Amino acid sequence: MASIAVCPGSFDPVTYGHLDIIKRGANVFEKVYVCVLNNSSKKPLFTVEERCELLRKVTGNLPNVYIESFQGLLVDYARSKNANAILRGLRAVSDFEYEMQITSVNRVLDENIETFFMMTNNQYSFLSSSIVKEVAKYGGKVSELVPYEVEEALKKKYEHMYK
Ligand code: COD
Repeated sequence: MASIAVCPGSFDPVTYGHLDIIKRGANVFEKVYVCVLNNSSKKPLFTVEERCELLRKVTGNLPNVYIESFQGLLVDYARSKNANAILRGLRAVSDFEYEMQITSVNRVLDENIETFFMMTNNQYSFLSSSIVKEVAKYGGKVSELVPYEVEEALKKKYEHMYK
């Protein structure tokens, strides 16, 4: 059976925590489709195109990783890619309830698609896109949290605030 995984998220923007999960997933699955989707409870800073562009830049060295976006249900996207796996990352206990909820919904929507979790690398267990945006917004250093391209994109977004 082909092992094709979808790694879904908001990626607003991609962090070293996301990247770690994507890289480790690419070592396990034949193909990993990283998909930028809409999370209706979040108001994004970057457009979908900007988020995809940043993801493409930072995963360019991973030949079995593909970056796309989708408007709609994750399971519909996964089916369109013949994917039988959804790959998610888990940080702390606080992630668990939310992840359990979306995993259960996705299983009701399509019982043939399994969700797999990878524990965060300890180094990134505190890291989220929200934290990164908060630090960058007030001119803090984010170079240990996100790749260079993302750091530069954040500077551009917030430069009007530093002047
Ligand atoms: N270490 C490890 N993993 C991490 C880290 C870190 N430091 N930071 C983030 N992650 C993981 C997250 O746990 C998650 O698995 C993934 O990276 C992406 O995270 P986010 O925050 O960018 O993405 P989310 O959680 O906002 O994504 C939610 C979706 C967009 C996937 C969800 O809303 C969705 O599926 N939307 C489409 C509509 C749909 O199908 N709805 C039904 C199911 S809810």
